Amino acid sequence: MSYVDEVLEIVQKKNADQPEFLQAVTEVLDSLRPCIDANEELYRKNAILERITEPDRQFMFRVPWVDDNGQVQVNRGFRVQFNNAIGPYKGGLRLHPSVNLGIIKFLGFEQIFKNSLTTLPIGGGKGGSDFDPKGKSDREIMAFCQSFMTELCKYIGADVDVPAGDIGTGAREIGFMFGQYKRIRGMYEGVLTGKGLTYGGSLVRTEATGYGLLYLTQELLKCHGESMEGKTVCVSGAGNVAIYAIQKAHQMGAKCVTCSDSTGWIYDPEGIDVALLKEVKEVKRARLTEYAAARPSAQYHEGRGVWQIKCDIALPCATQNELLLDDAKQLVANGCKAVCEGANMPTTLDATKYLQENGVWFVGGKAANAGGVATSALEMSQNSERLSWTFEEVDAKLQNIMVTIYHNIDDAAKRYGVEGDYVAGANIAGFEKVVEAMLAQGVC
Ligand code: NDP
Ligand code: 2IT
Repeated sequence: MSYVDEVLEIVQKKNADQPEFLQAVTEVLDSLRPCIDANEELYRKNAILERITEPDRQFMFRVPWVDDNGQVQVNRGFRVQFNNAIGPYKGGLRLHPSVNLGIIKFLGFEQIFKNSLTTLPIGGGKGGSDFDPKGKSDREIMAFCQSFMTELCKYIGADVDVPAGDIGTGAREIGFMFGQYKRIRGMYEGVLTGKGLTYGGSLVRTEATGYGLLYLTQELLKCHGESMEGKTVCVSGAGNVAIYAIQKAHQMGAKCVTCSDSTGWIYDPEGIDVALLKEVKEVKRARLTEYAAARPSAQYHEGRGVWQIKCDIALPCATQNELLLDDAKQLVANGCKAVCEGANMPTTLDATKYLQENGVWFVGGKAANAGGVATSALEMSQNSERLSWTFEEVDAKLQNIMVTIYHNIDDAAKRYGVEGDYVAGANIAGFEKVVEAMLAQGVC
């Protein structure tokens, strides 16, 4: 049996109850085959795959807080520190009722490779809670965030582990968590990224994931003799990543005609009105029905369905496993040319395969959405030197990073004879750097 198959079997046995984690590991190890086969003896002897698929450590803790009725509520908190071969653990905090250990592990595992691709010195980690921020008052959000950080603060630090935002965690939550960290640890340090601009945050971090996604997509198109100008784009999600992806796509001359939230979706043939979407989602924290109510050209539909709309480019920006095989078939039938993932693992394995086999340029989240964490690393740099850079400076660095990522994954795929397979290219390029660091640091 090949080394990859052997380790896949072990990982499946050990984590049988964690389907998302198994999906993420299967995708990575499967696509690493050409690279592993070329170095099998060395990697096997050093148990590289066994080590890279087992987190350094995982914390699970109780998060008690008091709601507005005086009732005590209890949630479960998580932080998985996966791999710090190339830098301090780095990755977001997800607040969503679906969160469990397997989901945090899949996200932390992906983060190792994504962070390596950024070219910056950050390791992989992820955390969160099954807390549902929807419908909670600001006071309840603060009570939860303070309680969550009261435990989390024992395990993190500017040179140890630096969390950030993800689904359900934005500037408000990061602010409350930063305040509590500072209060307990007595340290004013860059322990979180995505902070407000008055207390150590970086310009462009809010926009970075969506903007970065478009910078990479633009480079992909350019290298195939195309551009964003005049393209029709379908986006899913209506959160941080989706909003700024739509904004940048419009700046590049494309038209985004869809977005979605957890209950429904919008088709707006005139193009999504970003200012209105921001008002509905960032300010009012309301449903997309409010967008449709305020915009005559928009149609609102319950449930899911953005991928049935004809487009040139599809950008899934909501959550995992939201682009299924049938959606992939519909996209191909409609002539879609490129799918670039703004979310983490939004495309199922069979859908990915179908898209690739039918000539769609497919760039997975580890490469395509790396602009968020890359800009987080730029925030860490600014915090370390106690300076802040201009919007233009950070934006230029982000553009440069995304263009570099595209070429690194393209080159890696070519080196191993799988040209055009950007999934394999991303996994190989991310993996090579981490493995070199692991080998240099001995058995740990
Ligand atoms: P947000 O919480 O800001 O937005 C998530 C959006 O997806 C919301 O509009 C939400 O709907 C929608 N959604 C639809 N279905 C689901 C579901 N089942 N679970 C959760 N959300 C759902 O999160 P982000 O925009 O920050 O994150 C989106 C994706 O991008 C995630 O996969 C995240 O891991 C990834 N990502 C985020 C980065 C960042 O910097 N924020 C960086 C890299 C990746 P509703 O409005 O109803 O809640
Ligand atoms: O998935 C991700 O890369 C993020 N949620 C951002 C992580 C970060 O540390 O900025």
